[in-house]
Amino acid sequence: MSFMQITDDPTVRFGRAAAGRLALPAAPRSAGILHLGLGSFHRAHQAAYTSAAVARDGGDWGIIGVASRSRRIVDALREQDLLYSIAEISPAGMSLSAAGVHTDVFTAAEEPERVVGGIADRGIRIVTLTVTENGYSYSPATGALDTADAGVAADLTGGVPQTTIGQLARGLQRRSASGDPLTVLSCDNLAANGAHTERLVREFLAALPADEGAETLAYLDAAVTFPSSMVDRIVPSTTDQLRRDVAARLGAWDDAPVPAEPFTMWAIEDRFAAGRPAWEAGGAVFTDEVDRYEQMKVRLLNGTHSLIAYLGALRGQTLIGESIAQDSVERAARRVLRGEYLPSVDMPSGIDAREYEEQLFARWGNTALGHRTSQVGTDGSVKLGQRIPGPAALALDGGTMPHMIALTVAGYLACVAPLPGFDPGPHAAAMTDPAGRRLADLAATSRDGRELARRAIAGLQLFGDDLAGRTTFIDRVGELVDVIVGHGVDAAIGESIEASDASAASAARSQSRTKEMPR
Ligand code: CS2
Repeated sequence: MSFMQITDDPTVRFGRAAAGRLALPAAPRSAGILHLGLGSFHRAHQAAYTSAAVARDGGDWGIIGVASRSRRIVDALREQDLLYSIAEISPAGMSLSAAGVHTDVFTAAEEPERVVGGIADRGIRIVTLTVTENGYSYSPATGALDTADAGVAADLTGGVPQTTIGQLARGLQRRSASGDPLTVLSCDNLAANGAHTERLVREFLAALPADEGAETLAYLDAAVTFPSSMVDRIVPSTTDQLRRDVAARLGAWDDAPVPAEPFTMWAIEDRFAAGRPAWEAGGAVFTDEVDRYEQMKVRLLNGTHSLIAYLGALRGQTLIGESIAQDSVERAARRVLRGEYLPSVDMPSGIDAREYEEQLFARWGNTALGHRTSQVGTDGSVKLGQRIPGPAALALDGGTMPHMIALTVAGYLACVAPLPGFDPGPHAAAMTDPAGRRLADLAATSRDGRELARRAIAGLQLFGDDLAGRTTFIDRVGELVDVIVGHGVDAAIGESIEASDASAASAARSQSRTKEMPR
């Protein structure tokens, strides 16, 4: 086998004829999967598992990848035979492998009809989704389909759908004519993501005028499954620096490399209506404990990740790895994980909480990965809505204030809804959020953190209707916003840890009193 010369000359383009130093995967014969959301996460996670499955067992499991709007990845992949490299980055260095399991890629914005047609196509047996928490068009307050959303409302009136839920519902409606079975598999960080997706699709169909959705609902009952899955791999955004580093190592220019940590995990409920790839070949776990895996991951990993992101951004740290290296942030992270998230989680069988925690801290400490605080802090209103309400409510119902979760929310508000005169710094400014505009308007007319927290969490019901009624929690969030603004983020961390120590001690005292009481 002859290797190409090492070059970072972008005119030598990575592809089947210029693989540089990488062994190429065999091209899949045809597509069995339609995937919505052609971002980096999909390409470093599900596509890698599918590649491993096809390499081991063959099968017609190529993927048609649909990007929502941006042509960036679609153009890049088309120019390089739908191949790309995965750059696994650890503190020890970078290792590259080639991935290529897509049979076609396009954008939904340009070819929306093709999305509906693809879902109805009988060759397609699984529709997978990575559209982020923000892509499901549900109301954070109630969890139900947000029919007031302009996109959903337009999709309900007919025409070619633009929202993911509209696309799924219309695609299923068309597919119901043949009755061919189908699996819809959400790969986003939502609790019970399968049931959640199914509920939204059903609500969409039920909201169609004149019983138009009734037949499709019956088809769903008979032939469509929505298994849940827990997905895990830290995947930062691709940078130009990564493209140059990859080119230097690869010996050809890959315009769409994906950076990823070495760790990867996928736990899936095995309810597939029309077959599936042997994803076990890539290490996926098929289990009936997916709910536990999801809870563990969304709370321990993602919940703590949010705290590390907001506190780090406010302290001026660009990267998650830099943030967690600060003593104060590490203490806060350990405290929220162990003291406030873990009690709300039933760990899956065979996973030890302490080992999982240590593994998480090592993963977050992988500074070479370049994972930015602003990336994790983005879309906080929808992400936190998945991560905090359950654990916060559980602690409050047990009579304990979850001070570190309150600090997470205070950090979030300080970053995306800064009170007048407060500058949260450049990393906070780089965070975007679907509720950002509304929150910034509230902040501009709020006297202090307490007023802001009340208007956001109770008024807007930012994290659902349960937390909206929990005044002591909301006031605690507001107080911590004021500490951040008045005395800095480290003061708020110190105060939260002290308060959480004090409430842990008083809980222990009252527990021992209960034990001593004569029966
Ligand atoms: C992160 C996740 O951006 C975020 O909110 O918490 O993207 C996280 O990196 C992944 O879920 C890890 O699997």
